[in-house]
Amino acid sequence: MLEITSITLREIRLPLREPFRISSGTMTERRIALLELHDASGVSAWSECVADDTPNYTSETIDTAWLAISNWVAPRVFGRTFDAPGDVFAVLEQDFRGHLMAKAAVEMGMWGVEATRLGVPLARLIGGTRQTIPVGISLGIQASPAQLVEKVRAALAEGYRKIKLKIMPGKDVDFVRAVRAEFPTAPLMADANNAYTVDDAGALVAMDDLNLMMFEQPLAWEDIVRHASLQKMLRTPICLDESITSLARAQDMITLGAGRLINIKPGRVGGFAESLAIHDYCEAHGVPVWCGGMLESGIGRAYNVALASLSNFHKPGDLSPSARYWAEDVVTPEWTMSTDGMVTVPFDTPGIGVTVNVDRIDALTVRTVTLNR
Ligand code: OSB
Ligand code: MG
Repeated sequence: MLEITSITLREIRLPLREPFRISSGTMTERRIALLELHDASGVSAWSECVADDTPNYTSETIDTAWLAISNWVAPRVFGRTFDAPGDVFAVLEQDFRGHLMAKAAVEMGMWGVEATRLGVPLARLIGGTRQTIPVGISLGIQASPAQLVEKVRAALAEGYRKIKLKIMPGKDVDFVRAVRAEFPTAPLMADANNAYTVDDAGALVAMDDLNLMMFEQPLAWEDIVRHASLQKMLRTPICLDESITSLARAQDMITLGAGRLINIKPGRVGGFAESLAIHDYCEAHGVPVWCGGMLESGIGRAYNVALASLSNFHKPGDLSPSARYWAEDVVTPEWTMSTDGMVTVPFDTPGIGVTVNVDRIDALTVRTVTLNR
């Protein structure tokens, strides 16, 4: 039985060690909303909202999420008892449209509370089985192909199992070709974050012979149908990210042949219950999934790592170690990667598997509010 009595919401600012450029914008510092949920039994757990400063990934931002959590999401869970965290999302979907990152932050926190309350690791609570998960790196758009080649060289030397290259029109074929020429067998893929249309898909066709693992989200952020047309033009599998906001969209993708893989980010789909539903549906239909990232702090990463321990996560996840993003993370131990590119799922630790460094968070906090019934 779960009953949330209060949620402390705060905003921290974490400077990235280097700017991260994607087709729709550049991030230099993460504004991150963190939640601490308190249960009637005295248990508490931390969670993270992945919404960023500006609406250039989805329409949500940290400020819309702050409003949504304060005004609708938190009040909806207060004063209710839930048999299981898997029941929470359906309640949040009643009457409230969208705001999936805001909903996910609360819903996932309730999975964290339940794991803590039961004294089981989060990965075990959701049915995860993989003890270690292969890690991929997502490399932002660089100034020149030569600079990108050096970034890839360093990432391969660190042990990464998959290298994702961000692309956009004008920074695509030459960049990816240069990397492929230097590393003929490296596990490469490209992510466009919606930068193309079917009409200018020539660049994608030009990269079709580069043996890429996949093209991630080439077309518009809410498109399915045009991706199906594009997939027919390409041998390289399409992987959808932004377009998959629910189980229904995953079903649409598979039915229409709009893609052959899904990048699951729990924050994008409203939390763990919907992520599990997508995972199970894809598994039953022979469609592999993998775990994406949103430049989370170590708190959000804990949830992603747990999710990626499920059986149908078949490609390396965007689960880079803490030190790739931050001078210092907000959790102990920090997330690390072995020299052969694996992250270990904390199956020996109850709850989310890391200790939250509250002093560090206090020092980084720029605003906070405590919500209760
Ligand atoms: O498209 O997967 C994406 C980061 C912010 C917004 C969108 C994306 C990304 C990444 C980063 O690719 C993955 C990571 O957390 O390392
Ligand atoms: Mg993506």
